[in-house]
Amino acid sequence: MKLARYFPSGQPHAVGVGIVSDETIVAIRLDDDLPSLSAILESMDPLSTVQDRQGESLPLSSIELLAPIDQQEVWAAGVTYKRSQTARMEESEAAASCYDRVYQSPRPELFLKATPNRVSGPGQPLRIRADSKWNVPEPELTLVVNSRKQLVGYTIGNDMSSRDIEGENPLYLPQAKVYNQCCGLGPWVTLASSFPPRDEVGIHISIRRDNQVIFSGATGLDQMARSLEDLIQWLGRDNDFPHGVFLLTGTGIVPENDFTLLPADVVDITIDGIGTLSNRVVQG
Ligand code: DO4
Ligand code: MG
Repeated sequence: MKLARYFPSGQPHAVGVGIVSDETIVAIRLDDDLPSLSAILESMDPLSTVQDRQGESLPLSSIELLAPIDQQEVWAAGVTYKRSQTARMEESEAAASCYDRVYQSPRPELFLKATPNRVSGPGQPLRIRADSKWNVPEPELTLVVNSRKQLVGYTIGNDMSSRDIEGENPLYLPQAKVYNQCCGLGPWVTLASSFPPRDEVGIHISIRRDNQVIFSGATGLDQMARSLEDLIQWLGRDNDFPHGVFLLTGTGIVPENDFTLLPADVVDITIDGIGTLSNRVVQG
């Protein structure tokens, strides 16, 4: 089952939650006991929670999808794929040994990526910092974790990154990663019970400029060097999330070093079992 947040047509302030299938969305009746998507994800069994609350069915084309986040924090893991380790070591001579060691260490790299106001949903712009000249999208399977630290679903994340800033000095990582519109999430949450077997999950990215594909790449979740449970376990050590948390699990696709995103590029990220998250890039 796929659960989305959306604005119904003509009601730009009334956030709805619905079940997505093919080209339709079935509205879920919300009330004080179940006011939001995160409340559904917090319930003991999200699937049965929404079963007897189904309302009208609408064409997907008639609504505006929103990022599937309410009050959760957004965290990210880094250097979880060999490709990311190699790219980071090339990017920064000074930090090469840090990236090499973290790829192999039991403790993963984890960082706070975004607060809800810094997140863009499907179709919303993602930003390149005005003070950066070397930027890439990072297509990442994203875990949806409730306040009990249980993995309840999956979505797509785009961990926008300023490679020149992070390459200049590893202590600049928070500035390379966290700024306005730095993180894409969506287009919805696939509940864990509906997610395909992990070793069959492919992750694809395509970047278009002037309607031409200028970069495409693919990897598989089976290429990740760590397990999803391991990442959640490290994130949750002495660290609570009263509203739940999104955890981006790292990128396995990094374009060659001569590539940078430009304003008006369109980034499409597709992950099997979820769908496609599409965003246009802006700067300044
Ligand atoms: O340390 C740099 C960030 C790594 C990252 O974001 C990734 O591997 O996805
Ligand atoms: Mg990343």
